[in-house]
Amino acid sequence: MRLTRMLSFGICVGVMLCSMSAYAATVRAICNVPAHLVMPLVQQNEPFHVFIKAGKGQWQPAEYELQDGRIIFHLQPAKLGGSDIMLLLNPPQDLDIYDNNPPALTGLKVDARQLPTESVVHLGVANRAPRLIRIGAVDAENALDLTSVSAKLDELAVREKNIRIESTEPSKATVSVRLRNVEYGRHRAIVSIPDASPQVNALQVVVAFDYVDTTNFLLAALADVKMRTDSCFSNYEILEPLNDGFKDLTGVHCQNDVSWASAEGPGDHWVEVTLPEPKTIKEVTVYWAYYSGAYHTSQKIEIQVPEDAGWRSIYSSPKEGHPVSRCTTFRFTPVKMDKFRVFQHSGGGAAGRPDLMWLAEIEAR
Ligand SMILES: [Ca+2]
Ligand SMILES: [Ca+2]
Repeated sequence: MRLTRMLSFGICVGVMLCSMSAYAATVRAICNVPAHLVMPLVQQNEPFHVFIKAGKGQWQPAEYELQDGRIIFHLQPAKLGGSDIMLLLNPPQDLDIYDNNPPALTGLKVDARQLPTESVVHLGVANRAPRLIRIGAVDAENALDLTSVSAKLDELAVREKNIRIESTEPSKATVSVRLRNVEYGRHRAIVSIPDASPQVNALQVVVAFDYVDTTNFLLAALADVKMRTDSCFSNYEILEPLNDGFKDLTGVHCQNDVSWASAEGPGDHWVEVTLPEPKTIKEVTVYWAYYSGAYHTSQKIEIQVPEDAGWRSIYSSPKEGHPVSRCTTFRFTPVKMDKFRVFQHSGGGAAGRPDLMWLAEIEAR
């Protein structure tokens, strides 16, 4: 476990960062003028083994003084050859402090698929997103720091309960990462497995994939789909962008050539979709308008199908709304239909502009 605490020193330019681990203490100092670093000693158990290095330099024995229950280091960045200084106090005998190599990748499996042991893989394009990444790692010099194993999916940390570590000896482990459900689009998972050296060399494995739709019934190039809306924003009267297949918006430009918007005002907004023939449909995906770096993800949506003279809801947004993202898929018990509508409740648009419905594409499959 690496603990950190911040220290600041008036005579130093920058900050000092101190970290303690179970086996030893490391202190990191950013300083570009000569400085004294004074630390209290809880227990004075000489002899001390202290090493110092700067930047990418090599560890060397450090000089220190013991005085009244304190240990004093004289930091000389010019002499050490850098201002990013690290001190290592009493490293254990079996720690290879000169270790600059990350753990090696010994195996990589995604779901049931065994992959080449490469640290960056692209799984390709598939209509199913991967759920489980399994990584084998071994460090030649040191133990692995299994308490610092981490994973991210699309820059969001994977929860600890979804990371499982199996290890039979300190330098070897198998790390399994369970991925959450993702929306259609491009995704990237990164798993990081560090060694226990003071350099914290980490094996990083990147698994990228494209989760795509291959059975969209609404694509204009494939079917004569009709659309109708409750209203249109001024200069957003063309509905073709809603099923032209184009959904990679830049975030800078979001006119009617790439999106459709409802009138902006209180009241329900909707897009009615008519298929040329009935299809059994299990989900509708809406790609939201993307403008000024923000996705306009509506928060209160229903998917409705005709019933008698009115409409029946087959999907309703959860109370908490939807995470802001490029697209949202609304799933429901499959229904055979030739008509449905994406219905936004009054005030159920994106935060900031709740009376607007602004979309880039609708898909159904
Ligand atoms: Ca290593
Ligand atoms: Ca489009």
